[in-house]
Amino acid sequence: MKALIIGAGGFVGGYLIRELSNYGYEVHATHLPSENINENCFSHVLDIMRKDDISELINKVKPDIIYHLAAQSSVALSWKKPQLTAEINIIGSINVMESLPDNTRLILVGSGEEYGFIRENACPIKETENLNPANIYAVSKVCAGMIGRIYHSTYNKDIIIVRAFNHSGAGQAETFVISDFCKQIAEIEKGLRPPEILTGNLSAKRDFTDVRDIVRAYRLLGEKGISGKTYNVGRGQAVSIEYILNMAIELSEVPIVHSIDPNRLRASDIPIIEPDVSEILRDTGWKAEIPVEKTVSDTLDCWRKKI
Ligand code: A2R
Repeated sequence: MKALIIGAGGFVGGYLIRELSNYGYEVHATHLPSENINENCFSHVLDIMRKDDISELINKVKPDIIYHLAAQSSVALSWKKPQLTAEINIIGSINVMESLPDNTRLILVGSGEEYGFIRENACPIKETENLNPANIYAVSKVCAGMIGRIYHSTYNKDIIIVRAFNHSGAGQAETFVISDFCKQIAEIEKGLRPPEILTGNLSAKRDFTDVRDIVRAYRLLGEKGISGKTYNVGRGQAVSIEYILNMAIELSEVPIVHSIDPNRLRASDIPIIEPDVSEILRDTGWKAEIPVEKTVSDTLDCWRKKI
């Protein structure tokens, strides 16, 4: 099997390259000119805003499956750069779908954020739940997913739509909560900042899955998922940010206190997001296996080595 990962220069890309390579795939991966790919694979420079370049690359590589990861993936940045977010996540995704050959499967990666302001008692959220996105990033992912369904139903394209919930692990940007806490702890341990972690809203509950489990889900969806279907990918068990914070503080080598930083509070926040993951379990046998504790401790170790 030949796989093409578009947008592999980011956080998930490296893990997905490793997962697919370990399972015998020939892996081709794209990155922006400003990025590098350090994994063993065939790498290509690609900007998804250049549609002709996507078609040219696909004609050259002739992949059996394409994973579309390229995105402006930060909720926080989407408030500051709404046009850029819409361009990359919607128009860029259309460019990918326009270039998709009939005999090639596309895994279109969306987000659990798409459900947004969910009604009371909606959790665990099924894929059939109404989408009520609460930020620009989420809206852009809803649009891309809806357009994916149109390419499937109208042009019979082989597209699987994924709604991935929070995923974390070593190497993630510090704009994501687990990485943020772990980086602060590593800096405190090195004496680079006072022993106080700054946090945002601690009561929000989110569903955290290790990135290594997430890429295993993507591989299995590529192999066993049903064309045209939308799948939630997550653990299916939300925990509060406070729970994550306490877990991270317990791993610290020095005593640490915490306080709320108003700059880390989001313009709008949703109290709980927790998926129903029975569809992916039924069709592929996948469920999350790596405990959150392991994700936090690996992320902290990674920051300790970097700082
Ligand atoms: O924004 P950058 O410089 O970090 O580059 C990101 C890249 N990217 C693009 N690639 C090709 N053409 C573009 N016009 C373009 N704009 C941005 O996509 C980055 O290297 C990659 C996405 O990786 P991350 O931002 O690290 O996201 P992550 O965590 O790997 O998530 C993968 C997918 C995304 O669609 C998320 O929205 C979703 O999973 O959760």
